[in-house]
Amino acid sequence: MMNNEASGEQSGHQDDDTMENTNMTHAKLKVLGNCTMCKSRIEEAAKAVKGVISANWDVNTKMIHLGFDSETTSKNGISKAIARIGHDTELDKAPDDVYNDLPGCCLFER
Ligand SMILES: [Cu+2]
Repeated sequence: MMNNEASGEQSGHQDDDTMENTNMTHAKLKVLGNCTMCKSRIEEAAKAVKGVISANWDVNTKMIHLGFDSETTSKNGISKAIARIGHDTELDKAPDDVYNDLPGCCLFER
């Protein structure tokens, strides 16, 4: 009997270099703010959005780095959540009354 060793091995090559089984997306968003109190407030608002995994705002660059599940939320959705708590973003403006309620040190220039 011949040893009929058919190679059933398929090419496992994949051009996709992103990780599978995750819709993790990263985005950067400009958010106006002044101090470490702003930082906590902004990051808390971002992390409260369902699907957000990480949020890190830099007081110097005013940029927030976001890690989120793109099936659950979006940069737009997170931006709106941040604007709602008083901080203008590159996409959304905070309501005046919420902005006016921020502590004095947090009243960034609009
Ligand atoms: Cu502040």
